[in-house]
Parts: sequence; C-alpha cells; structure tokens
Amino acid sequence: MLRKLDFEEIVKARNIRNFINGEYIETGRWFEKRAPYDGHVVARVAEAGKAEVDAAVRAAREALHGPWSKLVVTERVEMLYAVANEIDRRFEDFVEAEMTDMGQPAHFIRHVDVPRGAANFKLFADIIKNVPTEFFEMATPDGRGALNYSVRKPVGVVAVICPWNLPFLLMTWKVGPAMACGNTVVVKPSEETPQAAALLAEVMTTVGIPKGVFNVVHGFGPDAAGEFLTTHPQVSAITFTGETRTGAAIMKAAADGVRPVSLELGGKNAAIVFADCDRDAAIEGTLRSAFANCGQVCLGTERVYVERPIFDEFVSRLKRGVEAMKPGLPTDPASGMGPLISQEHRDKVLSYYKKAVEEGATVVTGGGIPEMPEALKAGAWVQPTIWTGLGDDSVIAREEIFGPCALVMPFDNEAEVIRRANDNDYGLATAIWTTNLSRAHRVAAAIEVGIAWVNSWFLRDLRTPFGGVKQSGIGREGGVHSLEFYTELKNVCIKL
Ligand code: NAD
Ligand code: 6OD
Repeated sequence: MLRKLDFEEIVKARNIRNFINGEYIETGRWFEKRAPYDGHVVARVAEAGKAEVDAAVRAAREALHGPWSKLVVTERVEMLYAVANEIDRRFEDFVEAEMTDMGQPAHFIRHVDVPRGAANFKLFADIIKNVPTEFFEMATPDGRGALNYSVRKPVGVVAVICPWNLPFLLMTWKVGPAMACGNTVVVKPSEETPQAAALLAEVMTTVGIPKGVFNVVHGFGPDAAGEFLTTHPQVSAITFTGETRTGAAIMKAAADGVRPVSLELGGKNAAIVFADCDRDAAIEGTLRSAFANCGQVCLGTERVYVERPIFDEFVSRLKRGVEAMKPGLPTDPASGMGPLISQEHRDKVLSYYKKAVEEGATVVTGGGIPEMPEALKAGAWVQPTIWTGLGDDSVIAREEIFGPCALVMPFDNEAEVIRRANDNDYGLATAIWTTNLSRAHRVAAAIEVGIAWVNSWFLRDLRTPFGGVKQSGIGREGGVHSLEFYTELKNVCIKL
C-alpha cells in the first residue's frame, strides 16, 4: 500500500551531521543535497574534513577493544537482529529518505532497496551464528600429537565507501557482515545520497550499539572525506562499491599499509536472447534489466544480443515496453521511471546519447530529454533509449553509461555471441534467455562474469557469492564468502 506522502513536508531541508563515536558532529562546512526530480534542496550536509575522519577512525579503533569486543557471538547476533527490527519499524522513514535522495518510484524502493537493509543484518547475523570452524588432529614425533583449530577474528576498522545508486541496500550489504564479524566501521556514503546513512545512525543509537562501532562521515571523494578515509593508516580494510576508476585509486591507497580491499566496480553487462527463449519473459526481464532504477544498477544490461530470427520482433516489443514507461514522481503510482541521480550524471548520459548518434546508431526510441511538467523541469530526467545499428566496437557498446539505455545487436550463433559478449573490459553479470537447458549451462560456463542469470535477472539469494571479474572488481562477498574479507583466520595449534 502506497503511503501518501506530503512532498512539501519531505522536501523541507533537514540538516545532516556526521555521526562519530555516538555523537552528531557539525563541521561548519555544509553542502546541499538536491532532489533529482525537481532540484529542491532536500538536506544540508555537514562535510567532514581530515579532523572528523580522523576522529571517526580513532573512535572505531577504540570501540574495537570496548564493550563490542566483549560480546559473545550470540549477543552480537541479538544486537544485529535488533538493528534489523528497528529498520523494519522505521521502514517508511527509509523509503522517504531513499525516494528523496534517488527519486526512484516508491514501489521499487519498497520492494528492492529498503527491505534488503533489514535482510542484510539478519542474514549475516545468522551466518556468523552458524559459522563452522576447522579442526585437524596431527601426529608429532613424540607420539602425543597436537590439535589445530581455527578462529575467525575481526579485521579491525573497516572503511565502507558507498555509491549512490541503491544507497541503503549497498551500504547495509557491507555494514551488516562487517559488524556481524565483530568489526567496527566508518561509512562514507555518497555525497549524492546522505540520508539513509544518517537514519541508520539513529537506528544504531536506538538499539544501543556501543559508541564508535558505527560511524558516518559525509563528504566527497578525491582530496576529501573519501580519500581521507581510505588513506587513514588506522583503517584495516576497505570495502568499496563504485566506479572502476575510483576503485583503482582506492586500491593504490590501500597499498600503503598492505590493507585488503573488496572492490565492486562497474559493468557493461550483456543480455543474450536466443530465438528459443520464452519471449514474454525475455522481454519483461530485459526491460527490467536495462531500465530499472533509471538504468543505474551495476548489474543492469546495456548490451542486448538477440538471435537474428527474432531480432526485429524483439526490438519492436522492447520499443513498445519502453514507450509505456512514463517518468514521474516517486509517489506517483503511475510512474514507470524516476530521473537520473543528478544534473552532472545526466550530462554524462546525454553525452553518450549524442555520441551514439555521431557514431551512426539508429535511435529506436528516446535519445533525449522528456517533456516534463513545469514543477519538475529542474529534474535530471532523460528518455529511456534503445539503439540498434552499431557493433561491439562502438563507444556505447564498450563504455559503462549507467543510464536507461541499451544497444541491441543481432547475432547468428552461440559461439559468436559468447565471443562478442566476452570481448569487453568488464565482467560483472549476464542474463541468458533460452529454453534449451544444455545451452543455458554451456553459455553460463563460458561467459566471463561473476554472476550469470538464466531466464531471470537480479534474482538474489544473499548466501550466494557476489562480485565481478576483469575490471568489474576484486573479491566476492555474500553469505560465507563475506567472512573471507571481514575476518582474519587464526590457527591455534595445541601440543598435547
Ligand atoms: P564513484 O566511484 O564515483 O563513487 C563511489 C564512492 O566513492 C562515493 O562515496 C565517492 O564519494 C567515493 N569516492 C570517489 N572518489 C574517491 C577517492 N578517490 N577516494 C575515496 N573515495 C572516493 O561511483 P558512483 O558514481 O557513486 O556509483 C556508480 C558506479 O558504481 C557505477 O560505475 C556502478 O557500476 C558502480 N557500482 C558497482 C556495483 C557492483 O556491485 N559492482 C554496485 C553498485 C554500483
Ligand atoms: O544484491 C546485492 O547485494 C548487490 N550488491 C547488488 C548490487 C547492485 C548494483 O547496483
């Protein structure tokens, strides 16, 4: 049920402060967060400088040895359940925060982004509660033997650097496992989406998470809060979601001190549609994978390979589907799509729209800015767009655009499409549409990605490994795989 929201009420600017050692810290330097749908100032945010980042990291380090470290696993688990329950209790607050920060339709935020916040705490609490340990008996020369067992220790202070595209989902996806494993965290949300992190700080206070365990510093990336955090010598590990270029800069920062990184980076994901597919399902799935969240999903599809016999029909059905997506306010139940996150990002997306035409693409639909009512004209709206007529070497087939657009290309056989789909710098995800079981397995095995979906997209069980190959990232998180990053395994050998 869509709760009726008073937009006048929501867009009243609120002040967001840094959350350090359980306290709200102002800095005297404010930046504005504007709603992507109409440009209103949604919040004023206190920008953290070097001093605040340092205070946050020190608080987190201190907290590593405080009451947090004294909790046995089952007690920590109870606290994480309490966090999850409090998120559920404040569900509508998070929905409002995400709607005004991202501008996406309420039904999307309600079904994807916010529920995952609570789930990310519950799931990793359950995993840590049930984690098994290794145990090995060994022989010794004196015949008495020895026992080995391994224990998982927290890595320490974890820096969590977040993007803006699914802010709450992607932040809790890191904070949940980090805290479950006994670490303390300093979160740097994207400057574009500060609100969910601010609300999560309130949740932590309400449920009594000890001071310093969860800290939030707000601000920008290079030469600002993000870089101050990733270069801080007392940060033990860095988990990052964002652009590949930023990931490379963070990896360099992590080299000082030889600190581990987990990098979830960009993508240029391919959908592969075979002529034997269930066409309704493939159309519906491809529309979602290319246009959900206004195309701002790392797993989203920007290259669509369609087997030639069904190419024309597929393109014309996609066109119909796209043209039925009406842009609108998040609270408008008829809204099929929100705006892009910012004017700056819109400039980037529109530059690709222009480039596509310059390179000779056929614009099947879209390609520009939609006509919007006067009140929304300052929003970062773009038309969902489909191109044909270009090949794998075009810029729009190679570079991540991160907008509501896809290049649709025909192919003639399985070997060819595998080669073409793999001929890309990225390797995050793919969606394969076919009713041929053997082909599904063959293609899934051959595509160079971390995540292959067959006849689905974004079907996510949180226990499964998540991450990319090539320039889409380093490492896997999800389920027990997260433990590899958020804990250090220590072996204890007992001589009998
Ligand atoms: P971004 O790289 O611009 O920013 C991400 C975060 O890094 C922000 O908080 C930013 O302030 C910070 N940052 C920027 N420069 C920094 C620096 N030098 N040092 C430290 N921090 C710095 O990414 P974005 O535009 O926010 O997000 C969109 C990108 O994220 C897309 O490329 C998308 O594919 C990617 N993404 C990947 C995944 C995945 O799981 N692979 C998930 C979501 C988004
Ligand atoms: O489902 C997830 O846990 C996840 N990390 C999704 C990433 C989406 C990227 O935009």
